[in-house]
Amino acid sequence: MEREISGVIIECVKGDIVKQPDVAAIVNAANAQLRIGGGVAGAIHRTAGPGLEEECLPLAPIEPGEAVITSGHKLPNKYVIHCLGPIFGRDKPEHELLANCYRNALLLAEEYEIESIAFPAISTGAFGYPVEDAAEISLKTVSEMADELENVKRVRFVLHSDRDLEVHEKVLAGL
Ligand code: AR6
Repeated sequence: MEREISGVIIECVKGDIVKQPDVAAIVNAANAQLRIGGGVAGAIHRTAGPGLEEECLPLAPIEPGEAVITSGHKLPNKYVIHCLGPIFGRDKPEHELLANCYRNALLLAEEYEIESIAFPAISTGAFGYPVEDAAEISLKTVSEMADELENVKRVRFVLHSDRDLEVHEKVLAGL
């Protein structure tokens, strides 16, 4: 499902974040140390190869809400933008920190003249953020920024399960 908001296409698909060859940048749901880890981070580092972790190490540690950019190494994407989401129930205010991830990732994308970017549902795995709340925050943040985006033309949310896709589609339809 996709919608155009202020000239930006926002879409939700079910899939794997490392299998999005048609976008210039993918976003990593990173850990503070920018190491391999599990979930999205594991998949991205495994596919990109050890050069990614090498490039990441001098950029670490990062704070919740922060985003940093690297090249994509063996991924089909030119860039990886690494975001540290809040751990639900620990990093506060979690709503704001999660919104900052999306905002800061999009600001970096603008700076690097990135036209298309794919996000996973940051913080909704190991970090425990309820997917309904996370979907509201992420999609709202992106749509509110759409107006000020000059380079970014397509923002894709790549969801890992049917349920997560359904939740995001419902929020996107209601924007
Ligand atoms: N493609 C798309 N989505 C995925 C994929 C994939 N390949 N794999 C998992 N998801 P998580 P977090 C979904 O745990 O909550 C790591 O160990 C998953 O179902 O990757 O921000 C890091 O090292 C969930 O909905 O990220 C950190 O320590 C969502 O992506 C920590 O976990 C995010 O799950 C970050 O936790």
